[in-house]
Order: sequence, then C-alpha cells, then structure tokens
Amino acid sequence: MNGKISPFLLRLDATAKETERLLDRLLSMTAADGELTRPVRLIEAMRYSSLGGGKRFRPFLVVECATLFGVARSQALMAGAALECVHCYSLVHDDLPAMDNDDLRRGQPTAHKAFDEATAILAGDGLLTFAFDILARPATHPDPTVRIELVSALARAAGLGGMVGGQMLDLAAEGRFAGNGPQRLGENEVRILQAMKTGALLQFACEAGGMLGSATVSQRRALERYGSAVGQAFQIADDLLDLEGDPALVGKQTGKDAVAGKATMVAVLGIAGAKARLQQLVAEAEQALAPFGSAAAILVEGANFVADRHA
Ligand code: GRG
Repeated sequence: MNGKISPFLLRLDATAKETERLLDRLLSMTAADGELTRPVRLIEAMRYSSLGGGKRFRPFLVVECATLFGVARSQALMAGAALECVHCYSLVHDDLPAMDNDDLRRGQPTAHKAFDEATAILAGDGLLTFAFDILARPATHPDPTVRIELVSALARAAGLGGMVGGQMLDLAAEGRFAGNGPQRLGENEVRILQAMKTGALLQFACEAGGMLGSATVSQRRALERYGSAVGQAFQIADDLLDLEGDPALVGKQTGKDAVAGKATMVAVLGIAGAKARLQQLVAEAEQALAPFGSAAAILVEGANFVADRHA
C-alpha cells in the first residue's frame, strides 16, 4: 500500500456524498406538493435509516452505468437515490425482530432499537413508496416512457419475484414455516434465492443506467449480464464476511448465518469453493463489459471491489 486512495474509491466516495446530499434534500421536513404534512417521528426515522451511512454502491452502479451513455449526472443520482431508498427500507425490515432480529446496522442501533418497532415498519414502508415518488419525477428523466420503465423495473426487482420473494425463500430455507429445521438447498436453489434477495436490486442498478441512456438491446443485455454477475458476487462476499469478517468493520453482528442454518453458497460449496466462484463471477462481470472497452474500466474495478470488500 502506498497510502494513496484509488481512483475507484474516490469515485465511490463522490457518488456517496452526492447521494447523501440529494436524499437529505428530498427527505426534508417540508411537505411536498400533494402531501399534507410529514409527521416528525416518521421523517426522523426515515432519515435515520437512510442518511449518514452505507457505501452507496447501488447509486454508484446507476451513475457509472448511466455515464457510459452520457446521461446527466443529476438524473442518474435521482434514480440512484430511489434505489437506495428501497435498499434502506429492506435493511430496516430485515433487522426487525420478526426477520433477522438485529441490534446493529452500519455500526449504529437498528431503526427499531433507535425508535420502536411500529415506527421502523412505517419508516420502511415510507422509504419504499418514496422510491417510486422519486422515479416518477421529471427530474429523473424528462421522458415519461423512461420513467415508467424505471418504475416498472424497480417494482419487479424489489417485489414478489425479486427481493421480497427472495427474502421469503430465505426464511423458508431456515425452516421457519415447516417446523422441521433448515432445508438443505442445492446450488441452483441457493443461486435463485440469492439472485432474487440480493441480486435483483444490484442488477436493476446497472439496467437503470441503460434505461436512462436509451441503450440498444445488446448494450442492455451486456449491463444485465454484468449486473447479474456482480449481484451474485456481492452475496457470496456477504456470506464470506458473515463467516470471516470483523464485526467492527462490517458494522453488524457476524457469524449468524451458520447458527440460523442459512442457505448460502459457503454452505453449499465450502469456503474455498465459494471463493473460487467469486473469482469466476468477477471474470464474468469483466467479460460482459467488453463491448464498452476502456469506458467501463471503473465498473470492472467495481466488480473487484465487491469481491474484495471487508465491510
Ligand atoms: C426485508 C423485504 C426484505 C428484504 C430483505 C436486504 C435483505 C432483503 C436482506 C439483508 C440481508 C443481507 C445482509 C443481505 C446481503 C446483501 C446486502 C443487502 C448487504 C448489505 O448491503 P450493503 O453492504 O450495505 O450495500 P450498505 O450499508 O453499504 O448500504
């Protein structure tokens, strides 16, 4: 290490700061047109859950994929902020006693600990619906057809056949509903579960860049392939962090997956197998970006960042 921060980390940090400023403005105390008032406890819990933390990797993906097509940064940041609202809602609900029952998130008390359970549920609901409010605004894209495409794609990625569906499969695999202990899922079943629970939002991040930039069919296909590989890599890295990570860096309790009998790639392939798969996925992500040449170098670094992350 020569002590210099990499250009990748500088770009990630720049997007994180811009996303923070934008969310701070969008989630102000002042009611928007059509709203009567923003209840103080609710907006405080929504701000607590979405500001002042997080790598903002999903907004980074939106911005960098959109940059490939010369999309205005302000538009990409709006779509990134919308996606971050969905991501933050999912963390708030995932931490609830009925889900993962966690006390710490991003190194801070989880929303239901800092407030209360009912407020945390409503803060999650508020962030989820706010995401679609953001996407539907002309500042996200002047063409309503593009905005509808974004709204529809995010709904699909976040909902029944995406993240929420994946969370349901995850809870079922823990044996929550059948009462006879954790299910032993095969590799393909774990792959589908993870593609839904974690991959769908990350893939949407990449596809959104193409939607904002009116990409061609083959360019969209390339972003989809990249997003899918990064999504799978992200979850495997998360599984490895739960096993080997430092809780002080990860910002939450680790070692919970094995206790809960979670269906992970580490459980299916073993640690060495999961690490090998991770490297394969980084190579797949890089290959997918080949049509964009050197313009996509930062996204290749993004895939490597996912695989090497410690937090
Ligand atoms: C409750 C509807 C519902 C869905 C939950 C997000 C999720 C689905 C579960 C969280 C479990 C988990 C830790 C999944 C691994 C992937 C993931 C979302 C990690 C956290 O994302 P980061 O690392 O977090 O991007 P930051 O804090 O940087 O935003």
